[in-house]
Amino acid sequence: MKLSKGQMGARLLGLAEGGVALAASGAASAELGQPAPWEYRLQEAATPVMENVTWFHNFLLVLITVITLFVLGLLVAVVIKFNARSNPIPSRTTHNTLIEVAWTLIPVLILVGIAVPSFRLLFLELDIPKADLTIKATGKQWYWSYAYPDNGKFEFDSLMAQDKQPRLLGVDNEMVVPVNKVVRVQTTGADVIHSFAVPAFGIKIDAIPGRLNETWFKATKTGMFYGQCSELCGKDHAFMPIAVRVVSDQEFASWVEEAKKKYASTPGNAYASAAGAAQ
Ligand SMILES: [Cu+2]
Repeated sequence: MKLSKGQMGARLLGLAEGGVALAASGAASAELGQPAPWEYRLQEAATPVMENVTWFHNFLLVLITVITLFVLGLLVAVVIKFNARSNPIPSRTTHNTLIEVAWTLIPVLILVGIAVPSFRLLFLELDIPKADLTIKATGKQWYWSYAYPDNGKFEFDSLMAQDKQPRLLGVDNEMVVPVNKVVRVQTTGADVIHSFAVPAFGIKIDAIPGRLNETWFKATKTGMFYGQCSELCGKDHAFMPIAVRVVSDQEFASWVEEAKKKYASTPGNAYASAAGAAQ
């Protein structure tokens, strides 16, 4: 297809307009707990940790923008003011103590300014507060299993559901948690290394065979939150989504009662069969 210059211009203009419209609506079209088309920002935060991650990201973005523009300004000044034509007789200055101290000290102070909130965030993520409940997520080729040792010791599998929306994120059995409760997530792998990640919660932790890793989240909003296995784990790596439903305390209690019955007879249910053997 050949385009005249005018047509090309019109096309490019259309693309640019589309881009601006998309950028403007980027935040508006983002749905809580799941990705949105053309999204270029972090997902909306649903936990204190993710709120912190978002703040830290924005803080660094501002900082790096200011630094980049400053360095660009210096470069442009050097190119314009000190080229051979506009500055034929160069200065013979080689040292300037004040400037040398300043360009050593100021970057150090900037790095300290980054380090303080960075370590605060790291400790917030790694220091697990007293948990209200624990859920064990086991990564398997290629689905997740969730065990609720504190709520009746049931375990169930969570597989991607082809017919569910959002596409490639919906599952048959969602992980259900109560809102505003500290949930400790323990992860392990049954076969190879997987990784348990939910962007809106600000968590991502490897699920390694033979090891038990742990992280935590406290969802402050109810609704559906989606994540994906984030460690390349084989041919269906892209098809083992994580779906977390955050509900009220009462809804959680009634779900637990139902789940205990529903999953008691799940074949391969480690907890149930262990309990059965013990009786
Ligand atoms: Cu995986």
